[in-house]
Amino acid sequence: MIFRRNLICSLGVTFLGANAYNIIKPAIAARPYKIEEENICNSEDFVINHEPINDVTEQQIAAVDEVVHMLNVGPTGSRFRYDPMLSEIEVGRKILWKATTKGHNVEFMVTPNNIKFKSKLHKSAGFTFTTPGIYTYKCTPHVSVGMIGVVVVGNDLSNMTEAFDNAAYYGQAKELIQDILGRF
Ligand SMILES: [Cu+2]
Repeated sequence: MIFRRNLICSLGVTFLGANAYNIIKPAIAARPYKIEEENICNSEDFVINHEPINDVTEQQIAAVDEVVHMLNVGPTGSRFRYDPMLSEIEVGRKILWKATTKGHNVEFMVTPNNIKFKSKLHKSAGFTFTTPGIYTYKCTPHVSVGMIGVVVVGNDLSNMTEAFDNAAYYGQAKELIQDILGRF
């Protein structure tokens, strides 16, 4: 997946670099969708950036119920991980995903009532969980290499079937989500 993506990126760069932009420009202009920042093809996605980010205060950290660190290297040495990957919290509690370096965010995948949340890249983010159930989430640029997490709110496993297997999961993300949810 990484190889294929990088290959596509390289080809794209070469193509544009060869002054072929005017040829493909009409095709680009005709695209009906907006290109989001994280979908722009660039080689930075899988480059580890160690520039530290300290965008939350000790007081802000103290005010939340759980802190999940967004890491370039996880506790067991895997690249791009949340720590912890599983959070079990009561209804009404708040999680802070703490940025430690650039490159990461949080985007919900399967949630109760299809609740949506997507944070900005490179920044810490908080969310208060007022609806019980299972929430699966990803780092938008790093889902394919397994940067995923699970939140179980209020011990409610009623959306387990949907959360366990979903079309949005693939690669290491699917394997890791099913490993976490298989413990319940
Ligand atoms: Cu990430």
